[in-house]
Amino acid sequence: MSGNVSQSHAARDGLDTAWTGDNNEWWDWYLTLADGGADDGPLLDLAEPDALPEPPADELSALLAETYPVSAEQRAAFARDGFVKLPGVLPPAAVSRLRRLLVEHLAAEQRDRPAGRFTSDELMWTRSGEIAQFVLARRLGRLVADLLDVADVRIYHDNVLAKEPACGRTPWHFDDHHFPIDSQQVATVWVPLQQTPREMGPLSFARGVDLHRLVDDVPFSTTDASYDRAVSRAFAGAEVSVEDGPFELGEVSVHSSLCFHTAGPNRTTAPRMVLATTYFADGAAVVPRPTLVSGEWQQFLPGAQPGEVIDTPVNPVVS
Ligand SMILES: O=C(O)CCC(=O)C(=O)O
Repeated sequence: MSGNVSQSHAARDGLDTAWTGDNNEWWDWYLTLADGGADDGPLLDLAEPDALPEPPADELSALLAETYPVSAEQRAAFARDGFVKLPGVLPPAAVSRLRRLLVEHLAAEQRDRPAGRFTSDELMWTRSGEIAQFVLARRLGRLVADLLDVADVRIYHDNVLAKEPACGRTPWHFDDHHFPIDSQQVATVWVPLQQTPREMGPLSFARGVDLHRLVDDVPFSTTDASYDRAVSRAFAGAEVSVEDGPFELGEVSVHSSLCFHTAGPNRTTAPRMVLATTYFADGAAVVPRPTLVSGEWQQFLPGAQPGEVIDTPVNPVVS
């Protein structure tokens, strides 16, 4: 399949420039592009989940090496819809361990986590062997390779995405626009680290892998919510079906870089914690012209130049 579909719009949309802040500043800016305004109503009172007894080391290693059996229906749904939600990818005890590791990671990095913030960090696996055990797990990498129908995938980056209480919406977007990877064989595994009801802002998906064509002419704005609003309007007008349901513990989603997605605000008193890890088909190259919305991409593909096949030490094959 041919490569990235968004490159031709970079100049039109004023994006043919480099991001100069860090990755959390990128997210802070990005969330200002979401429509919806402030909601001052009361938050749903939810406690942080109780820690569960963690799996013994040998059980965890065995589980993370074991492939998740992707059914023919799930493959077909991913190819048609651009995403799929899969139950029971991780047992609750493993999710509980991953949550503890990421909470401790943010604390060790002395990350401020004020209400209303979208706290993020990435490349955590390069600093923690315990986090790497999940991020580089065959269970996740093979799952993506099977859904993308490719022999092998490499990792682009991991991300902790903590939508703190009262943090607003994530704007409608598709990741092809963001990732400087010249391929359509790119997907993100979104692993919620608690039960995630609608009030907490679960990831929500527009059903249809080709929907990006419907909004291809909508100009991107770097300064206001007009893009998010126009995409919403276009999807409502076309009666696009949106999957915006809750996630059970251990359930994960996988979305293609072509899939349009958004997430609601976190209207609860507990942070919405997620590990989101992106993988791409082995053999893919860097796009000719990475853009402003590619953020700190040189950190994620260190030394890889536009046009070059990606093969760096922080992009290992994980399937
Ligand atoms: O977690 C969110 O709110 C947004 C995440 C996202 O857009 C992604 O993982 O592709």
